[in-house]
Amino acid sequence: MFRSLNLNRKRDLSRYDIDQQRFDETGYCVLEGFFNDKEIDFAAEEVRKLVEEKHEICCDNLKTNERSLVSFVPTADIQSGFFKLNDMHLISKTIQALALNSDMTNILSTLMGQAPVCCNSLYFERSSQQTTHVDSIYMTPTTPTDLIAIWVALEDVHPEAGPLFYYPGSSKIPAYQFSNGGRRAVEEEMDQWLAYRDAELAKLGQDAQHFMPKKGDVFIWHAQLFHGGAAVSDPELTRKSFVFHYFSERDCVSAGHEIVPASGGQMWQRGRQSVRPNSLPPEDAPFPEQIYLARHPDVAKAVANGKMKSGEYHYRHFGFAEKREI
Ligand SMILES: O=C(O)CCC(=O)C(=O)O
Ligand SMILES: [Fe+2]
Repeated sequence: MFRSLNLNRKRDLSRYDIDQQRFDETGYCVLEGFFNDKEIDFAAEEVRKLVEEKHEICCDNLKTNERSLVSFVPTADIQSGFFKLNDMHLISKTIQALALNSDMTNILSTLMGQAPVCCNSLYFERSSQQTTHVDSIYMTPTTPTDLIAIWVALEDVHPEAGPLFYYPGSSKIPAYQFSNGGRRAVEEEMDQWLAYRDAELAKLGQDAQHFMPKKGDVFIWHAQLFHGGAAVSDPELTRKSFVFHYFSERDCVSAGHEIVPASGGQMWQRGRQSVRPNSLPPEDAPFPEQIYLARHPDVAKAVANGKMKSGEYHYRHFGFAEKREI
């Protein structure tokens, strides 16, 4: 079922300046032309197929924030492109190969100073238009420095497509402490966080830079780099990209995460994230029966002893109204 591509071609890494100290200071590192057209086209084609074949992919609508499965989303909404597809690397060897290219994982080891473990993937068709943030408030590593991310351009990015932007040197801004004593965001405290962000960035006095990549270029960033997705000024333009985040092996081990070797690196093996759509799935959409039964043992029991026709029947008649997760 998985297609494969020989990714063992030698890459000329000597042209990249991989320096941990500089990375810590600036908070980012650009690798021009890291992936070749074939590697990128292969991944882009894989995304198209996974969506078309209605695989179970957790999909966030970037306009409404609704989290659903891509197969539940009307085709017109998918075509509008304001969505984010989560964790396709968990179901696709091709996407894993992009995330865990061995040259890339070596570079990430050098920059993070720790062995990286891919912990999520995000596919964007267009800019997230996400406000300036640091990733560590949403994906909080146990060891503060043990998070690194890469942004892979699947096409040349046009300035009006809402490029990724970032503040050089902002990784040096001391992390904000939430009332939980750590860096993980507390919803009710986000106003204070935003005020802290703005005051610190004003002190830094750096203008935002925009990453204007060519297809195959990669932007690597630090857990504490302030960045975001610029506003889209031409909605006709796509800005296809993959983002991969990595925790460290030591943090994953201490958290008891299941780590598996894959392609040229390691990934955190976990199940698909749950979704709670705002409306009932279309009648013709494939229903994730196995996952639903696994998430709801009471339903599984009722189905097993013949009191309920199926998980899907339960969801459509009761589970949706009960706001159960799929
Ligand atoms: O590409 C974007 O629009 C923003 C991506 C981002 O901030 C992230 O994935 O952490
Ligand atoms: Fe981010």
